[in-house]
Amino acid sequence: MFDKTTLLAYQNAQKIDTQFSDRGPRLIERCYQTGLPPADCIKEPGISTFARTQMAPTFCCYETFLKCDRCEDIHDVGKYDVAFVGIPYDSGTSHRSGTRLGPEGIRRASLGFSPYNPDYGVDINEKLKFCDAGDIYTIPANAEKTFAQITKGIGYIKSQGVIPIIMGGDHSTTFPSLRGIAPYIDGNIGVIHIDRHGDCQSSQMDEKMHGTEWYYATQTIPNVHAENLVQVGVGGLWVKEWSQFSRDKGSTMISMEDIDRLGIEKVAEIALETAWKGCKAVYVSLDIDVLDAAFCPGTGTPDFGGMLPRELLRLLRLVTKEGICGMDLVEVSPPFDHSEITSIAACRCLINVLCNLVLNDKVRHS
Ligand SMILES: [Mn+2]
Repeated sequence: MFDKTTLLAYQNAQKIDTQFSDRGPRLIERCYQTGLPPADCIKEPGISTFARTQMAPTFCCYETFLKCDRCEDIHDVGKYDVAFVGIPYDSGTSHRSGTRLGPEGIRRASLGFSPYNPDYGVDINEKLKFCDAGDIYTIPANAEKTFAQITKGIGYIKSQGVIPIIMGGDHSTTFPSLRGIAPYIDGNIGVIHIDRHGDCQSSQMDEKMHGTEWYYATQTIPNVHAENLVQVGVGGLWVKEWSQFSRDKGSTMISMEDIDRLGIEKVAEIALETAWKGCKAVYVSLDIDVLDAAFCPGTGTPDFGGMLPRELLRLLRLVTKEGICGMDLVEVSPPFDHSEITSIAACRCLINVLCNLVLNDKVRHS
């Protein structure tokens, strides 16, 4: 009979207690010190709010946006005006996934960009203190735990007086991001949502997925209301419940056809008026799939007939000039991207918005 004790794997397994010494506990302690302890619902040792050290999941990324400072100890984030943060999570996608690699793709593409933009006359390296806070430690198998982590992490950044610039991740992450920001705004928050899709049904595959975030944002966050939600660029793959939501709850949808009829300047004016009405701050949520599929192959639900790149850049310039309390750019899916087309689009949008905030002196006025 075969003696399994002759196997190397068996023999090594007998030594396992002594091999790990105290390195594991020290790493775990460092995770909590630099990345905060996790949300209350998470019990496994070594999971921090922000992914840190070798304990970080494999899909988390250590590069930084535009080669900026990495804020390794999150307690230092208050030294900056703006913090980039990644949310590598795609379990909320209903079609094709891959956005858990979005933060990594965007950061990598950003290495080919410069901090100066002649259209704004602003060099953000000179005029803006910004850092990359790294990635939220997400839990791919559990939306509620992931959302709790996101709310804690984004809430912490906001609590330090810093504008979070969030790199998704699929669009389901917007609800917990906004939930994290909301307690730190002394009044209502308006939302400018730029997307081919409405994303406001109450349930998708019996869960909170990337077609549901505006339902939960407006129906469960006390200072976020549908009347101040304006959705620009809609008209792609559609579910009727999104139109019903708009009709019944009072949000504003502006389709691509409406944009053609009114022009981007007028649309931006309507968006600002709607979002800011009675509000203290405005949040911008940009789903990269608002671009025509020709310009964003690397996304979960591409569609035909969306915005042209310069329309989107013009819109962003106009709607962020009054300031933002936070922003996310979601649904970049590098596995479906070609030549980094989609990640490059994301970088240009984000850099332009930062230049615009500096130009309009809105960095600390969120
Ligand atoms: Mn979308």
